[in-house]
Amino acid sequence: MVEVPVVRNILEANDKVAGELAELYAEKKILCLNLMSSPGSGKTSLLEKTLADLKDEFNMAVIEGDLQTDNDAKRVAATGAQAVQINTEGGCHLNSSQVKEALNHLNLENLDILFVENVGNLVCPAEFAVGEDHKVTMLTVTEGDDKPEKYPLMFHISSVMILNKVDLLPYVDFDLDKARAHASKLNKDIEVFPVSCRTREGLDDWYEWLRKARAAKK
Ligand SMILES: Nc1nc2c(ncn2[C@@H]2O[C@H](COP(=O)(O)OP(=O)(O)OP(=O)(O)O)[C@@H](O)[C@H]2O)c(=O)[nH]1
Ligand SMILES: [Mg+2]
Repeated sequence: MVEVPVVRNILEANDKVAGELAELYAEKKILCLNLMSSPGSGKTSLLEKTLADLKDEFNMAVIEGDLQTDNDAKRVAATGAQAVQINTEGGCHLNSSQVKEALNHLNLENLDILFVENVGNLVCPAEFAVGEDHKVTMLTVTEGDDKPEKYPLMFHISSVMILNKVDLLPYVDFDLDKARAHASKLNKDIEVFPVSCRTREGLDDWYEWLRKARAAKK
């Protein structure tokens, strides 16, 4: 009987390629961040602000993951940053092989920061590493303060929780301290940044974290 190698599971195969990507980022000194949230939390809005505000400080690129359309890649490319769109055609997360393929469309020389905007989903993206240095999870005040408790893995493995849309706090029943406490219980080191991509409140704290994370990569 012919023996054939069997990859034990999909995650094992994904982790192998993610490891290669992490090595590539280490070699090229690129900080890679995997940005995750439910659909419509404001991931692309945060990237639009970050890319525009820090364009003189860092050379940045974005890999966008969506089921369909290149809407988000067009939005971030309008800031002048390099952008590639992956369409997963129904897939609920990005995997490391898709990101590896997308890298062929980016110039990695002198790149400081690579953002991967994952498919909007609070579940599956948490399972699939893409070689990132940090996972950044966004939660919004319209989603309810119990979401870290209900979707624990995402918050457990993220370095940062961005709490977006704080401009809407007067209109919703969202307890910021409760959300923060739930997230910190899952991950005592998680950094929490309440922000509004609409009013720009809190964005400077996020930028400061980004500068430190970038400096640590050099
Ligand atoms: N009020 C308010 N609206 C916001 C804020 N940030 C984003 N939005 C709005 O939220 C909606 C979704 O924003 P996107 O940036 O497309 O969200 P996303 O997470 O990239 O969405 P997907 O990629 O589809 O998952 C848009 O209408 C934004 O204008 C904010 O801080 N406050
Ligand atoms: Mg988006």
